[in-house]
Amino acid sequence: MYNPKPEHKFTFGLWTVGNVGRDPFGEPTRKALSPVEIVHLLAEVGAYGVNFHDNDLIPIDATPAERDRIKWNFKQALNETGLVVPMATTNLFSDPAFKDGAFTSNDPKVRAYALHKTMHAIDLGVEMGASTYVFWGGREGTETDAGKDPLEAGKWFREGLNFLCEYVIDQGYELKFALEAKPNEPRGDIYLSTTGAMLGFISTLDHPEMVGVNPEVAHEHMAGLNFTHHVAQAWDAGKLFHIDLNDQSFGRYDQDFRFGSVNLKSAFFLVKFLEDVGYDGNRHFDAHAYRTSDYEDVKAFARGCMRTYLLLKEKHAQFSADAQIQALLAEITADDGSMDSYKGVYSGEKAQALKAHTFDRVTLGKRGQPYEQLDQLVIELLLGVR
Ligand code: DIG
Ligand code: MN
Ligand code: MN
Repeated sequence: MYNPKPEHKFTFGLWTVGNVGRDPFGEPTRKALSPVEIVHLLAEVGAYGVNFHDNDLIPIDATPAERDRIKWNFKQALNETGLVVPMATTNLFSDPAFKDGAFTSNDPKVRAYALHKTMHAIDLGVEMGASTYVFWGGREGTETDAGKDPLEAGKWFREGLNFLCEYVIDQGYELKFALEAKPNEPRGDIYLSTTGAMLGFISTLDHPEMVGVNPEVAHEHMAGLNFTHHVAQAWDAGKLFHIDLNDQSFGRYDQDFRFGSVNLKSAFFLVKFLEDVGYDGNRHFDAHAYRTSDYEDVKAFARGCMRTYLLLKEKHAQFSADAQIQALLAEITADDGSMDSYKGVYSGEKAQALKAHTFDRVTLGKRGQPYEQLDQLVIELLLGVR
């Protein structure tokens, strides 16, 4: 019932189940797995696809011969397991060259190197079958605004993305870009810090139709925001090209916890939204196991991400079929049609009639909404007593 199937489109990055447990205050607690070993681990737990940063797959200092061997072995593993590669991205945050940003570095040589590296990474992603390309600007930010003009940085970022959109068009690639926001970490402040900011930025690009967003639960939570509201805005704009699922306590560093492991109710409302609108994209778990986990526990982490999604998907179906919940929703959204003449497109007549209409605001103010009753029913649904 809750076993993942390909149609669920559950994906994991090489860096997620391959996370070795290193953190800013401690060395790795797990041995590194090869991309081939990770593909087989993901196949074992029932994932549909695997994503990668260029250097998750090909070490930045690999020789051409090593590169070819790694690619061949990876393709073999994909063929043996049936896993696909829906998304790829560039690591523009680990190498010291990017310590002051990639597309927004003050150094024009670094900005040019970022384009160079990304074009090669795009080629690699397309070669492996990717149709979505993510940009997470982990180093695109500042610790002090003394040395970088945010306007100039925004122009450089726009210039870089416009160039790369042209490259994709020039190459004839069927590839869409998905921009991923994060408010801070590893930089003191990261530019374009929320999904909403990214949506505004996309409208300033030369090819906005090629560019959408990749919202991540943890990143909007770090900013203290309601993740589902940001996903809804992206969906409304036709820009939900990808999504990074995980979990996160508010006001903490980026925890990238197992999906649903912290805020179960907000995870439910997210799954409800995605299922209500019929989101047909990949459900990418950009998360990793606790540093204390061994690889058996890493598999439990990956299974838990997918199982929780499927459990919440069933709770969504129960919510939709629950007569008491649906009766409350009907009461809450009741419309006697008396305002219909004022709805829809503006007209001068409508405006005049509406201005002349007499409202009984005291009565309007007296009407209560049974949200406590409704929310308690959701809690009981999630606790399994409905
Ligand atoms: C971090 O949340 C970022 C990187 O892991 C990667 O670039 C992107 C793709 O999911 N998420
Ligand atoms: Mn994250
Ligand atoms: Mn992410």
